[in-house]
Amino acid sequence: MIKVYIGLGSNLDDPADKIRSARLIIAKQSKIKENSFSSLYSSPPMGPQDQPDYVNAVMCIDTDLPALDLLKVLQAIENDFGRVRKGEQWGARTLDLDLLLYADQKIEHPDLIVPHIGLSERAFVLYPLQEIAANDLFVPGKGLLEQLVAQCPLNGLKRLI
Ligand code: A4P
Ligand code: MG
Repeated sequence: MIKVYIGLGSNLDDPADKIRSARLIIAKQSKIKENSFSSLYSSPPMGPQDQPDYVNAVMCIDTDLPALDLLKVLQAIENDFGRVRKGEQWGARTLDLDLLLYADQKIEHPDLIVPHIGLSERAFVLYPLQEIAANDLFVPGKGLLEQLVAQCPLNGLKRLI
């Protein structure tokens, strides 16, 4: 089994509820077992400011799925949540599922970059990740999680529950 971290984000239509339901749906997929789940956090939008605050969380799973198959499963779940890609980068979304880390692998594929781009400087990813990961977690190509968190201001991030 491979240990994988997934970032969940939503800022439309009761985002906290979206994150909780997405967690249950991910955990029910075949070849996926939930390992742990962070608290929920709220944060102001990164990118265009004329959109609601986000709710984010990080989930750790154990899986036998190859990384690209897992990405497809996550994208299918996003679509089931009514996600419409409008082409605007960093625009509002009902559900965003990002594959943050896939064991200790570095993946550079046209459809999949792991570690996720931006992981190392986004408070809404690093703080929930730190809550559920070991402090000595190494982010391939970036460094120790503990150091990445220490260098990252909260930028308005608040723990909800
Ligand atoms: N892709 C490549 N690598 C990955 C990966 N590791 N995980 C490709 C998931 N997808 C990956 O993604 C675009 C393409 O990225 C996919 O086709 C996939 O093959 P997308 O989800 O369609 O587009 P996106 O999410 O709008 O773009 P992007 O650049 O991934 O946005 P982010 O980085 O996900 O950021 N503010 C706050 N406070 N909290 C947030 O969660 N999120 C965003 C979106 C903006 N502002 C935010 C937040
Ligand atoms: Mg995304």
